[in-house]
Amino acid sequence: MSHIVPETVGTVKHAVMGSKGSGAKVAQLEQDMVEPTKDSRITADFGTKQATTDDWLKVNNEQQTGPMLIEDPFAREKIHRFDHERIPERVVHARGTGAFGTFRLHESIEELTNAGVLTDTSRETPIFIRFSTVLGSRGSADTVRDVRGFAVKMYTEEGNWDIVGNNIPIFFIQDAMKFPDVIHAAKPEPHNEVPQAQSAHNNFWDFMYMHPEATHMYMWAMSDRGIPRSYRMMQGFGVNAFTLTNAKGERHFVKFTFTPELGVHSLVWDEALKLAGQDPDFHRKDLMEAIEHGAYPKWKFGIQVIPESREHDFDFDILDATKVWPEDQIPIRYIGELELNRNVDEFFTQTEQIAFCTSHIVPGIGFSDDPLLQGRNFSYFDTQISRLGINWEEIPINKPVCPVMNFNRDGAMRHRISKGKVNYWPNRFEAQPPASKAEGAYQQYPQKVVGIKERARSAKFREHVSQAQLFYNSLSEVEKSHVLAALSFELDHCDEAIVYERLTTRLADIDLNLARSVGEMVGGPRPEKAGRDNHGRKAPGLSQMDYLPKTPTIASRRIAILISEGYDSVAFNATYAAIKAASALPFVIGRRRSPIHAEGEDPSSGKAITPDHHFEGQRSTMFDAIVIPGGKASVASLSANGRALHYVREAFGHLKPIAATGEAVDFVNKALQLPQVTTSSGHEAHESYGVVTLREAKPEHLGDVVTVAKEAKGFLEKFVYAVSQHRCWQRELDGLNMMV
Ligand code: HDE
Repeated sequence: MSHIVPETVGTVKHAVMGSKGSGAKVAQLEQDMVEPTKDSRITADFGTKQATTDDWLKVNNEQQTGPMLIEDPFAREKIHRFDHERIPERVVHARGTGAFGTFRLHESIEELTNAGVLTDTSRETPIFIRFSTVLGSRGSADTVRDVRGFAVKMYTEEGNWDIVGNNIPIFFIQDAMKFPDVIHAAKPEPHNEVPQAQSAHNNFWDFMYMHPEATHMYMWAMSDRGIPRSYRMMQGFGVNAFTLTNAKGERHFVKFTFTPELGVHSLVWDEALKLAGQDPDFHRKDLMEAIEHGAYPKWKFGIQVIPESREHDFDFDILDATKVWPEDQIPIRYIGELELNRNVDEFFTQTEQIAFCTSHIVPGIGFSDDPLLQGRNFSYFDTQISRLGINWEEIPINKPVCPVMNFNRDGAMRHRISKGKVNYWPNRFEAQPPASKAEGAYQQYPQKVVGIKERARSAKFREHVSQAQLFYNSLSEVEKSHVLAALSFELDHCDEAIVYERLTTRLADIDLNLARSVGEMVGGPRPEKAGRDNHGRKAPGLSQMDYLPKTPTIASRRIAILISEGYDSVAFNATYAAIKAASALPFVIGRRRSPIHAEGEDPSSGKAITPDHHFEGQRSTMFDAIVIPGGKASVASLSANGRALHYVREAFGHLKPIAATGEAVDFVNKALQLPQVTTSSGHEAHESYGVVTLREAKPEHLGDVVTVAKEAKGFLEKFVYAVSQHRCWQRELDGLNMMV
């Protein structure tokens, strides 16, 4: 199993895997693609072929030490181009990665909208999704605690439709005018530019206290949603309320949701912290790797719909972006599916230059009066101008797949050449008139608006605690303990007492026990009574536990198999095959990345296995589960290796399933020092803690995967099931996760 191999210069080939779903957009992009080959030759930007790219033209003297000449156009061009390679990074969401894919509609919603993309079930709409963190710079680590961006561009036949969402369904603030403040407060502090990509600092928590409207959102950010296991295992939410208008001109409010096929899963905090150093590109590589291996990530596309007539029927304002639309009141209707199936060809020209705008809508879809959305509609277009220039929509990745025709003209870096004698409408040639309704023109919904021009927020907008309680109440015990740990970590990083003391007191509005525990951990007050009574209500869909796939799957999970010289090849082969058969990714980890022989294998047979990595190169944090096959010599060597021992203990501490056979059972028992359990068939097992063992891994027991003996089959099934459950939370509940 080879890992992602960087393309080598000189033999550049398409890094793109899979041709599916590329559709009209990729065909369009291909017109702009060039690919170095053995037959192509290096030229200057003005086309002239170059004899060398290495030596600057100079005055050569006898000692060959003469001065270089500024005359050299090739050297100058090369340096100039390099000097100007950087463009401003995104002011937020600078760190991200993306991929191409397809949107398929399963069910038309023509009773709600006349949007082609939401009514024509025969279409395959090309999409690009960019995932991101919010706070960090372009080069920051992937696994930090943060909100994740989930920005979808649909290249529809009627124009680009962008859903610029996050993995959390709400936001910190209610009014767009506060955005610069919340981002300034969350980004590195101004006096010392510390910390990078972290919310654990005075200014962030000062802002959170000063803005009670942020209460609900920071509870989500402190939950496991803030440290996803993978971009492929998180939900996406449009957050803002949009509208759908049907052919009859009727309007409904709508929220958009994406729910991952693989379930919603997170890292554990210690693992996230370590990964930030051990593999800062963890999420980026995870997405590329899955697509390369054909494990295309999929999300169900859902809508929550409220008719205009019911706008004021709820105890929260449906246009307040700090509130969810609880699913028990407004159920999600799943109508389609998104799939990512093609990696980018070049990061800069695609992932970096893609530009999203909430204001990009197509006929049948419209805005609401959500004050956050209204501000976003202004901001996104504006920010692209400083990032990419006024003609940013002509950049290949941003171009719609439908015709673009108008009288917008000129500006820096204009690409399109518009022919004809006129550049205005109406004109004497009647050239390029606006479209009629029948021709698909965007129809403005005739919304009646009456009011006083003033700066104000409604009473419902001023209630900030009820849904924070709803969220916290709906979490499992494990998730609640993670919120406590996260708040304790974050406030411990605040060194100004006023910050952690006030915030601790505020927590008593949500849950008294939480406030008291955090207070104790961070040296803040331990409030005596709740700031607000907890209403005790819960809602479905808020806990990640609600999203475990109904059919257990381990597809695309990374599984490490630890071996050393003299490993048991029968156990190894059976487990390896079982992992592959379940569409997961096995990685062989050895003491060194040099050939290893199985027990009884003739070293001259040429049959040795070369591990994919060694213990130091890829730590346990990079895998979802580990397997240790038996083999006397192999296990003896692993037992004598501190890193191997740490591997097992760390994986256990991070709640990951562990499988061991034969002699490796004792090794695991010794490493973990768990109580022994004897099953009816005499085998030791720790299934209750996601540790699956099979002592007698004899050939007659393991055979091949299909005709495997009963115990062995049970062993593999149990292991696969444990991996499908993501983590063994019971270990944490029983306090056994401390061995990291
Ligand atoms: Fe953004 N946001 N945002 N945001 N946002 C940007 O646009 C902004 C908000 C989100 O992968 C910027 O192209 C304002 C909510 C994503 O390219 C900028 C407000 C949500 C991305 C901007 C918000 C988001 C951005 C910076 C408050 C979730 C990355 C670069 C009113 C629904 C898109 C850029 C990508 C990026 C403004 C709040 C999601 C400055 C003013 C709420 C996923 O325009």
